[in-house]
Amino acid sequence: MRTDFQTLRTTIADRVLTVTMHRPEVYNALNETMIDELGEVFTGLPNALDQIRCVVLTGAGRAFGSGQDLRVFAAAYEQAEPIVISEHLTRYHRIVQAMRAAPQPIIAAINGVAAGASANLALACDLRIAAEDARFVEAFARIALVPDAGGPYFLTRLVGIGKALELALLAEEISGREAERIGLVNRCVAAEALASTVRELATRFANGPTTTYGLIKDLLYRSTEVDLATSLQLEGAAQDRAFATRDHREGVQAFLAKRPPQFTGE
Ligand code: LHQ
Repeated sequence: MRTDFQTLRTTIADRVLTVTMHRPEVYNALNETMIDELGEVFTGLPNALDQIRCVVLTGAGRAFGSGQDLRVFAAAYEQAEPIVISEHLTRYHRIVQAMRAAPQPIIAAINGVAAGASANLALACDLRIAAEDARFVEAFARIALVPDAGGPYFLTRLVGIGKALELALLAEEISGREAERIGLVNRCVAAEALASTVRELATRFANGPTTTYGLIKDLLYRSTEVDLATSLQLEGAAQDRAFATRDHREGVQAFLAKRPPQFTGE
């Protein structure tokens, strides 16, 4: 995976890829380049399993991200060429679909404000850890837009339709603590503990049964969309595959030998 991105800083250490959205002067607002670079990183994950077994997504400076760069659109309104937003959105959809399809667990480390499409990219991650001073805002209705970038799907599933409607219609900020209370984030921690909390989780995932994690992600996300009978079929098919992994054998042998398992991700 290349590392010379314009709008992202990426590092790989101990099989953890950290992706930092890096336009701090605009609170990491998403411009075309950043959207496409995120798409490239996330679509590349299934082919990078030998190097990467967990991903952390975060923002540079004081924000996680402020959503779509609104200056780009303000400039475009003046042009004669009409903008077809649904076409533009397909580039966000590429990121969200890739996050969902990647076998590696993806953690959002929410270090500050997360607004609009940036907030919704955090929702598309598999786990969210927020700093106490993080803020969330489904800012779309403030500018008379509907939530996008996967927000309608993930927001309703994470907090239920009642809270989702409140957040989307009022478009008011909520704190990291409130986000934890309503289930929008998994954990809210003191700002100074964010990096160590995320590192600990990421290390655990990077040493875990990656193939099985991919099966778990796929099974649980798909189970939110299907009836019980179909979910039971999906679990059978997924368990056939998990049962055949080397890591499953290793897990059982380690349990019986009373030693920690050495998972390779296979
Ligand atoms: C920004 C932005 C920003 C550019 C802060 N752009 N510069 C939309 C359109 C079309 C198609 C596809 O999908 C989408 C998806 C979306 O994401 S729509 C939602 C877009 N985002 C927003 O509406 C949020 C706009 N930003 C804000 O409401 C506030 O800036 C937040 C709540 C993020 C932070 O508030 P503050 O902590 O008070 O910071 P600030 O407002 O002073 O912002 C800091 C700087 O960042 C400032 O620049 P400056 O040069 O004045 O210091 C802002 O202009 C810039 N910035 N968001 N989205």
